[in-house]
Amino acid sequence: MINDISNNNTYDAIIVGAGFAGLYQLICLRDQLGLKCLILETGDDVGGTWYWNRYPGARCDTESHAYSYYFSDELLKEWSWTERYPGHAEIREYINFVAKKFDLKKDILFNNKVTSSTFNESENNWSLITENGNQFKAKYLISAVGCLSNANIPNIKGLNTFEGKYYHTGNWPKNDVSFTNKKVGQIGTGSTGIQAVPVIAANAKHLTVFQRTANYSVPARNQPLNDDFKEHVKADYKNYREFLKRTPNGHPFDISERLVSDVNEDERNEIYEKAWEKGGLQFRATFQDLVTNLDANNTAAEFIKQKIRKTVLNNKFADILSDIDHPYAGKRPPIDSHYFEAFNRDNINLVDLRADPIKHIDEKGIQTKQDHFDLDIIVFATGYDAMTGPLLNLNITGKDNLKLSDYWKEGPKTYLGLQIAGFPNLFTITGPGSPSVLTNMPMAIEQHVEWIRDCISHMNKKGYSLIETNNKVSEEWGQEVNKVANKTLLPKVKHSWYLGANIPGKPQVFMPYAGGLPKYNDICNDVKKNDYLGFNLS
Ligand code: NA7
Repeated sequence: MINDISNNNTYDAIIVGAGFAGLYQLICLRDQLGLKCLILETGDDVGGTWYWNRYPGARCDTESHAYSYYFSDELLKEWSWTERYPGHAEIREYINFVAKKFDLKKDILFNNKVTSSTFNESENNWSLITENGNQFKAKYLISAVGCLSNANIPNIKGLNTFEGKYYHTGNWPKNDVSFTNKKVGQIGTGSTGIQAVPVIAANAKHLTVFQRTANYSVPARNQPLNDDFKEHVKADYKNYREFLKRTPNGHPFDISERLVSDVNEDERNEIYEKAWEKGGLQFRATFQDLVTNLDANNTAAEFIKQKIRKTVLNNKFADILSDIDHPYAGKRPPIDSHYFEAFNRDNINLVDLRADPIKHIDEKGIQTKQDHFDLDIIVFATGYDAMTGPLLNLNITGKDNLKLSDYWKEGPKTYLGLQIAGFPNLFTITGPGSPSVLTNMPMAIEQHVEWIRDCISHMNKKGYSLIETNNKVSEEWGQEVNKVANKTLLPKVKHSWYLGANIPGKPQVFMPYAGGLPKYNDICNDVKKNDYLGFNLS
């Protein structure tokens, strides 16, 4: 056990988080730059998001051959995914495979949740303390904490009196939760809730779904991958790499250049029908203007609402599920495996919280305004304090005793989502203001991690010891993030976690950069070429 600061606890770089981002950052800094590095991780194994998200039906919504590291040819040749969309257990296997291949675990300290991070101005380094009292110092602090790792359980009166068990999907127990013979209530119908419903319903005695906002969903059409496809991916990985890096969202499909107004109604419906049959996030890519033009968007929205009405046989449920109040893909668009079909089971109920809100939870279950629901288990699929929550949890204090929570009181301010003014030598992988959650995450991660590697390498070569951005460029970048977002329908959606609107009291600022990964990459490369313009190196 490490308990005090000695030379052994002093590092060139400390990375917080052992998910996709943290592991690749360790490879880059330790193996490519030869730095002394350590990863601090809350969990007892690698995986990040996928360490915590083990809820029933948990599956990535990026196709497996794209949801991969692309930095290593060898790795691409060695690993084969088994399904079109990887399930949580297989993703953990993959991350463990990577950790083993690159011998990463020896530089990861598990069960060490960072509770305080303070910049020492006299020493130009960071001090870190973990929950169990361990202390560390590092020249560079690199957050790889993920965007969706701060589970949000809403503050519902009486939860502590509930005699059954309750779980948040983003904090799911490692040992299986049994639903056999249990009456289950699930709150939340975002991407997660939509994945969980069919699996829980198939295993529980009864499931009651509590829906606040109806949501679109397109079938994922998940299926096992055949050998031909696996071979094709291995043979073609160089083309995939090139493709994934040049497409705006880092997904393995093109976004059509055609506008909705370019085709007539029959053609349009045929296009939607084909995309519906193919399944997946490609549905959003059928027309170029789906996320920028409300009239165009309405055609996709109406198509999906019709599908819901056709699929769900109970008219009351069909009405509740198709009464959607926001544009399609205005929130993260879920993809599902038989979500709407699950509402045709005999053991499911759906409560429209808009008409009948939750009043409180009691020993026996959930009390709404009109009804009481006896439950053995409550599943909270209620999302996250996204993007800023995981960073604020590190309790970061920068120069002049500036607390990140104070600096971000009005919402996150960053330069490129990479650095924060007043917090020198702190890098934030996929931080607010970067493309992050609007892309296939491993692509966004690789771009950030490599930029940070190149920046630190440059500093080492030039003999710099400090890098810091400033308020002016951060304000300008914030304006750019807003400007780009406002060209889309995304900032107009109520309750969206992209805006922080799902967390009571959280300042509402559109957080991810919506201009696409290639454009963002160009901007970052220009900054690099121009001697790290917007950063002060000393
Ligand atoms: P989301 O997308 O934030 O969804 C959370 C769901 O929980 C959503 O339906 C919310 O309704 C609902 N919610 C949240 N708080 C409450 C309260 N207090 N009462 C009732 N219902 C509530 O989180 P997910 O985990 O589904 O998805 C997050 C991302 O993880 C996803 O996009 C993937 O990238 C992986 P609301 O819509 O706010 O009315």
